Amino acid sequence: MTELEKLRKAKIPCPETGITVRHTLCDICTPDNHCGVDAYVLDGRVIKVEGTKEHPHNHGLLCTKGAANREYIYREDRLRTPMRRVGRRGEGKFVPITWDEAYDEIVRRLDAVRREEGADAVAFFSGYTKWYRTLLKRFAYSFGSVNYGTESSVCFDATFMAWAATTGSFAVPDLDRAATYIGWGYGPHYSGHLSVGGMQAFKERGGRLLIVDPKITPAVKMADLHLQLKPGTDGALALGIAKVILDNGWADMDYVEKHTAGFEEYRAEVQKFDLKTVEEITGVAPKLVAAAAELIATGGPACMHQSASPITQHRNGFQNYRAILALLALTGNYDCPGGNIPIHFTYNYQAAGFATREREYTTATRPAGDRTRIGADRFPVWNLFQDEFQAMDLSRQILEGTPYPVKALFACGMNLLMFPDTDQLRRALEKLDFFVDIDLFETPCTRYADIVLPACTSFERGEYRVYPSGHSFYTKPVIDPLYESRSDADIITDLARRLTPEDTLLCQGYEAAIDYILQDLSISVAGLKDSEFPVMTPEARPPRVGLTRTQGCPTPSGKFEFSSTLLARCGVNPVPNYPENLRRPEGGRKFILATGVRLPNALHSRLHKVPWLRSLRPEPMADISLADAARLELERGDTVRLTTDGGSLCVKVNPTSTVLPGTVHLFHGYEKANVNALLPADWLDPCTGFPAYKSIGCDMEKCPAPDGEKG
Ligand SMILES: Nc1nc2c(c(=O)[nH]1)N[C@H]1C(S)=C(S)[C@@H](COP(=O)(O)OP(=O)(O)OC[C@H]3O[C@@H](n4cnc5c(=O)[nH]c(N)nc54)[C@H](O)[C@@H]3O)O[C@H]1N2
Ligand SMILES: Nc1nc2c(c(=O)[nH]1)N[C@H]1C(S)=C(S)[C@@H](COP(=O)(O)OP(=O)(O)OC[C@H]3O[C@@H](n4cnc5c(=O)[nH]c(N)nc54)[C@H](O)[C@@H]3O)O[C@H]1N2
Ligand SMILES: [Mo]
Repeated sequence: MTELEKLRKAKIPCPETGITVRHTLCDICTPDNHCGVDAYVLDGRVIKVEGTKEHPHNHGLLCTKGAANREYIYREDRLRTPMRRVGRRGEGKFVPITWDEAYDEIVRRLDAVRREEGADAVAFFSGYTKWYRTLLKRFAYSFGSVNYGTESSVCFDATFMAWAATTGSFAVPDLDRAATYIGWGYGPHYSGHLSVGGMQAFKERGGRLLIVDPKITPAVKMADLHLQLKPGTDGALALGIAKVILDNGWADMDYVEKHTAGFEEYRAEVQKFDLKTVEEITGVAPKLVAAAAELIATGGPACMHQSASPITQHRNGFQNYRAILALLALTGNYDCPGGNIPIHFTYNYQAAGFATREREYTTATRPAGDRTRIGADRFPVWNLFQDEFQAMDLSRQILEGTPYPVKALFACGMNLLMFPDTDQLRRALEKLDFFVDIDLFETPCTRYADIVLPACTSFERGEYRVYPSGHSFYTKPVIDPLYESRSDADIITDLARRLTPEDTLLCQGYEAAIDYILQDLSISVAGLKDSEFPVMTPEARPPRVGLTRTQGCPTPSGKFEFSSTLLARCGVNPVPNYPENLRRPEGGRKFILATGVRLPNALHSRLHKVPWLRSLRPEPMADISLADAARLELERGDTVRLTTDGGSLCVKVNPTSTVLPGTVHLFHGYEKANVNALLPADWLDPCTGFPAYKSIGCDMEKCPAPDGEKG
């Protein structure tokens, strides 16, 4: 082997090999984990990725998913050209067309629906990807539709609503100054690995960690105390912990009296949850509940994991979350050093310690008048707190046409398999007059579209990011867009120029939007582009602690509301509660099925077809306990039929010591083992409209073969 061949084989960047290193970010998971990536590029192709050492957020680290970026962006099923459907909806028969042909048809069809049915009959939707949402929302509004909605209908927003209804703002843990961390639904090794280092440091300096989780996870190994409750019973547990705190006189009554509202109503609810009742509902032994109460109340200051979704994705998820929040006020751990501190969002769901004009940008062209968004009537609490439609009502409204028809859908990255009762959405998509879907890959959802457009990945575009540390980053493309793909922002801009020419700011595109959003700051797109790495935003400041104690909370009462004024106005029980009818979370069935609990190799629908990641768990598998496996005579790789009120599915099992007897855990997003088909369309939390993905009664029996080996 020559010297040059050796250098090339080792992928050494230097003039001899022609390999260069360019900096970008990984956008496979959630924006608070968008890690810096070094892309090694040869002849316009990424040949290797590493974490960026200079990146202030990940300091050179990448998780399993990030390390597979090269395989992700070069997935064989990347969409290559715009396409028009020629077969039946769902059949997957398309012909390639030019971008101009695609745009002409989209403009003609959306315009026709707007003329004939009104602009609200066109819904605009975004899947999990978030970077283009500012533009998409403005596009929907400039088009004249109030119907902009996203995947946030099932993700972080219920958590946000719980905080907003209770305190008026979202608040993050002040781990640096805490003595106890309440890791309620905290599993960072799989869903947010960058926080693990901070937790290790916290433990090393003597911090105490409480984990409340139905599974044994790597975080449990770090814990001082683990309460392994039945999925979805968090509200009963939190109310039970509150009772122990009150009974022992451990509550911070000074805080309660000065800064809270509705304590008496809350205390009355708490009285119902004695240790025996709590054990019956949650399965947690009384002495562990008491120990948790003592730790939270006397081991302070204590702060809690903000938990994006596993607490709220249950029938009583919203109230469960509020019951946990109430513990912060009861123990005086809200808005104090070492507690949870209120923050404001800066841009794209991130709080970075400075204000931007994102909201002005997105709402400037909002249609006037009191028009009803999809889901507004059915989910009034959602509608009060959220500036989006509730996507869990989309298929119903398309099918039933009430309160008005929805005839067309413009979607960026819509995943059919995200929705409970996938078949109902299929039927709705079949009924639409017109459906455009923009994606990276051919998916079960693109197969229903009339026009499919190919988007490009974060490696092929430039985008603005902020980080909680106060850093700003503007990436540059590290390779050209693959095939004929374009960035979502460019596609939206191209269409805006044709459909909403009067919105001149939107028509100027993404960079102009970011410059508008940053106009009050000393940074700009041009300046940020000069830097290879994130830069500190000069205006960034750490959150101010204790303001709500002097100036009050931004709630109607100005207090931390145990009993929420706004919820009462919506006709919802204003006090955190755990209703009688959920006391047996498995209902009449023998098991509780929890779907989508995170795995290190899977992220929703996007990574099942990435070979490296798929090799870590080659087939869809349901995790069951060793005790249940023994009782049902099941071994790893045997197949079971899971049956719920929504349907049934055959899948292989993975007996493990990490899950409770009586529970079954199965990840979602597999094409041929689509667990969301087991959830009825109305299996939702009535307050938020959130699907109860993580607890549904199910039966399990041995059966001959799985439904899908490869999906
Ligand atoms: N690898 C991977 N990472 C991801 C994702 C992914 O799909 N894969 N998804 C991203 C997204 S969209 C989100 S919203 C975040 C979610 O991130 P987080 O909100 O932080 O939650 P998770 O990590 O999903 O879950 C944390 C723990 O909650 C536990 N849990 C499950 N059900 C319950 C319950 O009923 N009660 C309690 N107390 N605990 C429960 C799980 O066992 C898990 O260990 O993760 C993001 N990161
Ligand atoms: N059963 C069950 N279901 C769940 C969950 C669960 O825990 N259990 N979790 C829920 C949660 S918390 C969330 S956040 C949602 C996730 O929401 P989904 O929207 O289902 O997430 P993904 O499947 O990751 O992405 C959706 C689509 O976006 C495409 N995409 C990726 N990048 C881009 C891009 O840059 N542009 C465009 N146009 N498209 C892109 C992907 O190829 C994919 O087809 O799933 C929810 N569904
Ligand atoms: Mo999510």
